Amino acid sequence: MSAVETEFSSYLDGFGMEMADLQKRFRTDGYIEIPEFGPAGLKADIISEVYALLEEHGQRRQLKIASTGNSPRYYEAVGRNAIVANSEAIPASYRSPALLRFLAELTQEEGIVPVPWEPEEIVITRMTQTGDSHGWHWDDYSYSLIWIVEAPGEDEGGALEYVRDTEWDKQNPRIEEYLREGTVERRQPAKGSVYLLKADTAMHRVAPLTKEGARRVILCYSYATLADLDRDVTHETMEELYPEDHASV
Ligand SMILES: O=C(O)CCC(=O)C(=O)O
Ligand SMILES: [Fe+2]
Repeated sequence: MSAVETEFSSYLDGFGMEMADLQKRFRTDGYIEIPEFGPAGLKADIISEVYALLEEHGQRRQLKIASTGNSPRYYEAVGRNAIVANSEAIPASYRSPALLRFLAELTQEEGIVPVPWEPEEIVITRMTQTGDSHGWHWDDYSYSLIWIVEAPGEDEGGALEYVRDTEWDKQNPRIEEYLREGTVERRQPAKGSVYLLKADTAMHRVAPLTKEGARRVILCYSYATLADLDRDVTHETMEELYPEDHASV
């Protein structure tokens, strides 16, 4: 077993007693935040890799995405290929069998696997400017696990907002309609936590930062279910956001 796997699996085994409670909360909300997530050594390595990758490979995105109703993507990002080529703890933890088992148990899915489309596996984003936002969208695959590396203050914007049980019609995303008719849940996951979201059926966004000096840094791991592997999935959003990672697929 690799060093990452040994550390991560013994850490995740520690959730045994709590698992029933985690499952229930996730089932009820389609979202769960787990505070102070991750074993200390691995966590420190992941965080230092995130900052090194942002410094070396971060590129500003400043665009609107047609298939999500022209919602904005305003932030710096590092795409999957730069991450995998230049870090170790991040890709190893993404593929950790212990983490995949933990997520399958938490979601009560038969299996959770890395997404079958490499450019969507892992991304890093950093928001530093007033107005920075990851606009309304759905993800192509079922689950997102987000590591909150830095979080803005309660009154600085940057909350995660989502509307559950919504369907992404890529030709006609009807975001305004869902916002009028649905219930917008609002969460502020804390620095050091991870959150898990049912990201293909919850329309979600990171609301704009509203204060000078506010910052938000995340590492996003995307996962598929076994059923996702049998679906035809298109990837317009990520092709627009990370063209360099799609050129080689
Ligand atoms: O930054 C976040 O918390 C959400 C990121 C997200 O929704 C995504 O990368 O698809
Ligand atoms: Fe998302």
